[in-house]
Amino acid sequence: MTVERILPTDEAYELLGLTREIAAGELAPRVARHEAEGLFPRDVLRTVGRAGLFGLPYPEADGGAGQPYEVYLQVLEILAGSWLAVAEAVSVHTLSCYPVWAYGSERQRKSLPDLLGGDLLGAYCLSEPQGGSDAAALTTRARRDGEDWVLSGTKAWITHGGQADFYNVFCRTGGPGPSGISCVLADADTPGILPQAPERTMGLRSSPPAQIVFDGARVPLDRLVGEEGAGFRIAMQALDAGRLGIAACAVGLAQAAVDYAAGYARERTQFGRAIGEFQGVGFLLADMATQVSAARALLLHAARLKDAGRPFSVEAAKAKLFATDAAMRVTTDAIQVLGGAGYVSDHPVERWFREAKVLQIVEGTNQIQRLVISRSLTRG
Ligand code: COS
Repeated sequence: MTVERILPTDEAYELLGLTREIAAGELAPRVARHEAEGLFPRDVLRTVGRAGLFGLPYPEADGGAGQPYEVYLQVLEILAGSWLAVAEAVSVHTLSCYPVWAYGSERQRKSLPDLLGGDLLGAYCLSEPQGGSDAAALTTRARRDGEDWVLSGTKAWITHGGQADFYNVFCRTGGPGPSGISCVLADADTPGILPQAPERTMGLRSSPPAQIVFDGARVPLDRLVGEEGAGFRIAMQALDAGRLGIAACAVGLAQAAVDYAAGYARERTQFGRAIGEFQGVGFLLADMATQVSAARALLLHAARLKDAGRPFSVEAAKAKLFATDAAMRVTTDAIQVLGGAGYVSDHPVERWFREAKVLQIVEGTNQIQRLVISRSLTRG
């Protein structure tokens, strides 16, 4: 089903048209094999990046495409409907460019056209084996030594770990708590940056996360992004926007599941009728479609607040929470519509179900989103 959209400019309609062409021509033919065999889609990401989709929400003057967030997120949604790992890659790359764009020195910002140009891939190193939700307790350390920071510690669950060209490393340069955390930008080929074997994941098998060990990696002092001690605030601000990206991925995945299940219900007959004509199936599809529309509405509202320069952190948490929970429910129900056929890999719905699960976890579990929302209510 074609989703009716109201976009702010003719250019945005063209951009979504281009995205649909890329999704149909480059992503759809490759996704099943890459996911089945665990092949990272570096070549596909280069195509997507060179088409201009790696820097969409950043200003043209910095090498981006100057698109509003509401448009960028709908691009992600379309990509996710074809291949979640590719949409997630665009979202994580966009997140990884934020610290330099928002807080970088003049010299660091000169690298923005390269970061956003489509050839380079970024990663965002916040989580650690002992600290995912409690990000302020991170222990990876950066110690000053002469003209360098010397990084030591282990980061965990890093999307693009071992594939990225640059890493944003959130590390401790001071005492305990959030005020002791800084952000350092490191090139992936720095000696002492040691990506570990990819995790064996339930879904997103073409782009599994990996741990990164920092074993005395030396990074020049001028690669500190923002002020010393500002790292936690930078990380949280980047995540506010990143969570909208994950919500958009969830909406795209769920929309694909609704469309696929509805198509199946139109074709499949039992008891002499298309199964969609039975209320048990038709009403299930109606609820699935309503969940997706509601998730998209929340997402676009949060994006429009961001585009208007208004606070959007709590609305982003609501959008991430609702959209990813909706994707989990909708993909579960899509399997139910297909019955036994939904449980086997001949159809993509079992993969979408496995992929939806991770969206409830990444960039802040949905329990963390509830914490952000509830604190805004109880702390004023
Ligand atoms: N934007 C800007 N600043 C923020 C912020 C935001 N969204 N959220 C918090 N801060 C600031 C606070 O204002 C506070 O600053 P001051 O010390 O100057 O007052 C500081 O950061 C510490 O905030 P807080 O006390 O709320 O920190 P907590 O340790 O309680 O942590 C949560 C807050 C739990 C929300 C945070 O740790 C979090 O988001 N955890 C999940 C991390 C995550 O998403 N990981 C996924 C891995 S990345 S793929």
